[in-house]
Amino acid sequence: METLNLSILFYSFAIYYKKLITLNYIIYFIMYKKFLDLGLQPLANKYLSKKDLIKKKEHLYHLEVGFNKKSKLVSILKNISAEKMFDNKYPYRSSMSKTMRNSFKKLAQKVTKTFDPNFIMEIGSNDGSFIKNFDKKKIISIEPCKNVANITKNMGYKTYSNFWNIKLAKKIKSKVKNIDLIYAANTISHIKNLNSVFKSINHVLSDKGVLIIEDPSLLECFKKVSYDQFYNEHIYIFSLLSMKNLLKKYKFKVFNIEKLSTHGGSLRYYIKKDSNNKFRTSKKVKEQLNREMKFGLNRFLTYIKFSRNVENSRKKLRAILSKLKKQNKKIIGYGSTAKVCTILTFCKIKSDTLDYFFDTTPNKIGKYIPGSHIYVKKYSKPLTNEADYVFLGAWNFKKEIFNKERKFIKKGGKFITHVPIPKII
Ligand code: JHZ
Ligand code: SAH
Repeated sequence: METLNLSILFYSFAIYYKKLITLNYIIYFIMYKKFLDLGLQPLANKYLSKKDLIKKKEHLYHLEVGFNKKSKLVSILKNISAEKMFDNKYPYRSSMSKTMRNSFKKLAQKVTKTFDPNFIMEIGSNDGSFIKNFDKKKIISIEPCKNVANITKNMGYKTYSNFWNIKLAKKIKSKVKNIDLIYAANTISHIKNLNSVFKSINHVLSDKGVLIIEDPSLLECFKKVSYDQFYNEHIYIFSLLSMKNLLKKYKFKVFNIEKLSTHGGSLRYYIKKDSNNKFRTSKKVKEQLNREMKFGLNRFLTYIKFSRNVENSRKKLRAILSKLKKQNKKIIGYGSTAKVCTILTFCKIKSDTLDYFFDTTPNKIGKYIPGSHIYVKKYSKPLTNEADYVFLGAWNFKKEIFNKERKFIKKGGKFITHVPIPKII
């Protein structure tokens, strides 16, 4: 009898939970107007072992993107649990590129000089590329992936291996009172519940403190037709327009911005509490808003045009690759990014086209890219004659990679990119 009751309880919960998910989906469909359909996509950082391939154990999720006309926020429509994406096997490491290491170092020097913070907190610290530039006594970090958090813990930095939320904010506030600088790069765009994000930040940030958020820019994404910025981890792609609307609700204000070339074009937002009169608003804020309005980020038609550009981009890339394959050319990939997962799956590019990908990330090497199942090989030395053509998965690090591979290029080695239009370079 007891077992029966338990079963009924279990099934009722399952039905209720499923309904909740469906309800969430419907609400999203009402709030967001869909403009892009990237088909069924796996989780971009769930690399597969040979065993996984044999077991055919891979979940696919419908990747659709929508625009909220009121808030101007762009979001993917499907809700995937954070625990599934950010677990204890998360492979991404910020420190794999010199460009990012330099960018974090430069920012660390800048904030020290400009704001002279008493205490700093980083949300989404990954392998510590930013925090390592500070004294261990002056900074704490938050990193939910236990395997990654262990890296900074072992470096001696106080790291909370949790998701950022109000419970954690309260715990931190009870221990540290003077946090006057909070930094979150490529992280806030990954957190579904923005209400919780900003309420929790408000709780710990001192009244005269500064919040710095850095994420890919929607304007740059649209200009470059870099539709690979959309994958399941990137729940939102912000514009200044949407960021401004969002912050208003929590009595925060953007007082400065920086346009960055990192990650294919990002925006760094300098944010303060409304009540803080210490900082004047830079004219760069208005200039960026004007650029976004002029481009039409406030109009749905722009989104429809982007979606057409994406379709053309897919056709062009497929045409280039298929022409080269007909000529029996050997093509490999370079930089097994989360972004490239979207491209490969959406364009149906598999290992009969790209033999393998070179990458430097230990946890990706020897595994297979989600969706396309292309093998990832360890990159150990600059290219010589491994292939006739190299598809640039990490196109956002083109400068760094071209510098590293200058001998290959000099000898006539060719790269292929899809950004801003698919072409051989
Ligand atoms: P990279 C990830 O995206 C996921 P990805 C995440 N969602 C996000 O927002 C950004 O990071 C921040 C390799 N590489 O940085 C290393 C070489 O092999 O563009 C990486 O695997 N050789 C959190 O994955 C990949 O390329 C090189 O010389 O799109 C770069 O990944 C260089 C420079 C990189 O992020
Ligand atoms: N800031 C680094 C890392 C970006 S990767 C950089 O710019 O290179 C995004 C990181 O955010 C991952 O390490 C991930 O584990 C973390 N993250 C994801 N969701 C989070 C959440 N809810 N709270 C805090 N960190 C989160």
